[in-house]
Amino acid sequence: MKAAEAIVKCLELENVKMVFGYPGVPVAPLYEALRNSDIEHILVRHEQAAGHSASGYARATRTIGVCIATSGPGAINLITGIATAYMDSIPMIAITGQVRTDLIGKDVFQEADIIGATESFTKHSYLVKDAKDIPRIMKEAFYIAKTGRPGPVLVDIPLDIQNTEMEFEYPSDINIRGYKPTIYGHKGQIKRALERIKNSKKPLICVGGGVMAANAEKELIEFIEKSKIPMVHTLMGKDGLPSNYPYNVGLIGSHGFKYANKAIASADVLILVGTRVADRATGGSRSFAKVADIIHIDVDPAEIGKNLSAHIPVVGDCKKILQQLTVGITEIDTKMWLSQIATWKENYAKNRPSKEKVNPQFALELLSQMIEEDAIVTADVGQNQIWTAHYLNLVGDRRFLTSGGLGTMGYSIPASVGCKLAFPGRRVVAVMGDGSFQMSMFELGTIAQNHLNIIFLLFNNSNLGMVREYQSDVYKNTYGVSLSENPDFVKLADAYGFNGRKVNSNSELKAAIEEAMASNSAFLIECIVDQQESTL
Ligand SMILES: Cc1ncc(C[n+]2csc(CCOP(=O)(O)OP(=O)(O)O)c2C)c(N)n1
Repeated sequence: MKAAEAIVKCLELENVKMVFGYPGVPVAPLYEALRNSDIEHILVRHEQAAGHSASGYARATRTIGVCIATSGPGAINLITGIATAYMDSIPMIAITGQVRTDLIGKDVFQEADIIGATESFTKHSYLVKDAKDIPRIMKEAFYIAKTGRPGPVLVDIPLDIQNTEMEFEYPSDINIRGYKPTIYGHKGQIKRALERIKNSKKPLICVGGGVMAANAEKELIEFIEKSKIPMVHTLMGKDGLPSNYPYNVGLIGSHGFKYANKAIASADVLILVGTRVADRATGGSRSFAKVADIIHIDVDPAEIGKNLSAHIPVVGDCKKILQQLTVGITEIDTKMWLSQIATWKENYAKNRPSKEKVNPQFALELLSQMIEEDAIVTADVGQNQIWTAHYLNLVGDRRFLTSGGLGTMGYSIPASVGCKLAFPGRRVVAVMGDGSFQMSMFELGTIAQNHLNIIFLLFNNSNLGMVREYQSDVYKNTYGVSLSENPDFVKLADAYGFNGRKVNSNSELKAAIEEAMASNSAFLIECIVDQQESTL
């Protein structure tokens, strides 16, 4: 078969059902091979969205997302999607076309060194130089993307290689020298961790996105139920655990809840699970968890000690390590500690005053009450992200996806596309600001073409709100953040055949959400928000 067909065959053998891409001549043989496959190709409107949609698909399904771009500008447009996935440890295969092998390095039409350009934010990358390597490379690429700490793997395939005839045999096993992720925690470290936890008075667990990446929510709950230790979470750690779970104290960090940060500051043992505790989680503070002994559980040894020194490092798969810890743990007397946290929570948890126009807290709490318990909500970046992280109530199987690590504006719409295509029967809501909407609004075309009835909850404050808030706080002034000449968003939705409502006050919101939920097509709810609205 042709090498291009071999690539598609590998995708089929890896159980890929859907790919997100944008073609060009340097991937034409691959597209021709895809045409003859059952794998569905979703034509996005910009390669960046192919990356985000594949990422949303991967997160929603807990499988690997696949995206495709042509050489040069196409591959370069994909970079933001790859980097966003890398920072959030999302398993992804990015396939790019490359110019002919004999032309590489000659600055020919549409040539770009995509491997060099993405080196620091791919988990691994391959430039295919010989067609016969394709089965091994694809097998390795999938293995590397999903094992250990998940992440994006790039496969760059020159046009002439795609057209080469080859024998196809898919390897049955895999052996990559130097790549052997640790799975089980070292027994001695587990013992040390258990001893320290058992002697603690104020233990606290900090949950990061790694818990979801390891499918370890059940194991986390089992550990908590047995030990009675409360937990806080990072932005990436919000997804997967119910907001109302009695031991869930809430979001920490620079945009976290004060009581959750207070719990971190007072804990005597802090168990970090699948989190790198970067600046957003620590608030950039050197005094973060100053009085606590740190037990750091992570599959990636490079994360341990990077942002915070660990007293007891435990390297391995969070799922397995939580199981190991649960076997040895006994109930800790945390009654006083829990009641202390509850008091902080009561004192801090004040409802934000309702303002004129739409109050984001009110909107997100109402949305939480109205949408189904298995809805998937994506949030963009900015104030809308923080509001969603604070006020979206996760109950049942409800999911929350956002760009936590890179903070990439324009994420929520294409990510919601990936989620809706993965689960057509589930409600999908994309939350965004007026700035972030305009960074990905071209994807309305993909949504229209695939008849996806996604709900857009757009908080329109006529500003790049998050930056405005920062400038107001720091400079007591604002500059370069006004979006005063915004388009008519509802008309824009209409141009794509969607319905929409402009909502000027809290009282109009319920009817708009009801209408959106009943809609057969995508529906835009444009909430007019006070320009001075803040995340505090
Ligand atoms: C691609 C990209 N460019 C710039 C930024 C910097 N940035 C972070 S939040 C923000 C404002 C977002 O505005 P909007 O989408 O309207 O959301 P709001 O903050 O008003 O909710 C900007 C510009 C970013 N995170 N990503």
